Amino acid sequence: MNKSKKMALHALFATVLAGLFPAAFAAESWQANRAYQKGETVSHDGEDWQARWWSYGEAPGAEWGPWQSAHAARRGMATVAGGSFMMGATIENGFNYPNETPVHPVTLSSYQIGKTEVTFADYDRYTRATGRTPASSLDIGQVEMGRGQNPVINVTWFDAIKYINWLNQQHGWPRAYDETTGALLDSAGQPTRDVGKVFGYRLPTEAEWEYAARERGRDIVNAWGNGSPLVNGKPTANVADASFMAYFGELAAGFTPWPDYDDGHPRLAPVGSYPANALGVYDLSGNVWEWTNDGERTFTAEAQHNPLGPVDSPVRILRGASWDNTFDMHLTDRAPGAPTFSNPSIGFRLARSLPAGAAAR
Ligand SMILES: [Ca+2]
Ligand SMILES: [Ca+2]
Repeated sequence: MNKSKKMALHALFATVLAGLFPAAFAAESWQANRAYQKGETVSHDGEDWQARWWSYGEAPGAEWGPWQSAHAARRGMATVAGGSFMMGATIENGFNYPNETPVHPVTLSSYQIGKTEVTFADYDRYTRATGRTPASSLDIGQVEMGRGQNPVINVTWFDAIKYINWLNQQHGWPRAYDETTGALLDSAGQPTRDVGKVFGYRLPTEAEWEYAARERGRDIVNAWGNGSPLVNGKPTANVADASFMAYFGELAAGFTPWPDYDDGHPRLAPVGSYPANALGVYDLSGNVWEWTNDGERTFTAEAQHNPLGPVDSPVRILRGASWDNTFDMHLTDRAPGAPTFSNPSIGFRLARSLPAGAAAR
């Protein structure tokens, strides 16, 4: 219901924007016949690479070669120590929806969550390896946004779980999902309601997502805190800003961006472009909406332990808002989307339970 309101802008743009803008400008590509000094950056195969040492004729991509991914340091998983928090709209910010309450105590086991959203480079590796159709990188006006380190978009919830199953297979790990029912699977391949029994990567539960985004339960409206994303004079998130208004021009007339804010990215930003939160996790507010594992759970005041939404729900919950959202965005917003739905503002990130007995550090 609130989803359709948020998607209305997309429909408007999609009808009027097609073909009005040139394709995104690509960074300088790696060349086989040019020497590179340590520290130089090039693009190659949809990714940005930085030279570790002097090189000539050695293509980026080899694990121990002269090139390292320019984004490598910001990738990987952050470990979140479990604990208890009050889940839901603990702060009334004037934009809350009825499904964000009642707030209720939730206790979570320790887990890991992706520091960044899954990128096009990540997802393109999967579609190339499996011969599947690549995800589209076209924006709401059907204009190219660029791939590489941008978050993957235009992926359904089912696309996300199929990618995750493939990724687990690459690690020699069991599948996390039944790709027909959407149920989580334990390490023996049986459906489970206990995320601790899922061995490999999976989507974060809605509670895990919110706990990480609120820095283990802080009362904050967005990942950067309360109020404007301009913190100490620096942009902290990719949202609908002055650059968005400039890019879309008259087509955005009547739309109100974050006031007095310019994050420099009118559409997608490469993952990790803004400061991480206290847990080392990037882009929890903005850039792209993120699929969580969960169907829509009706909140009650009852305490919950590692809660999961219903598998037979007609929707999956999206969190975090995106590059085309503005001052009504908030971390406790639970946007429902059909698991077969996709659009240019929806992506996802990974999560993983810690092995039983492992201590969070
Ligand atoms: Ca922006
Ligand atoms: Ca996000």
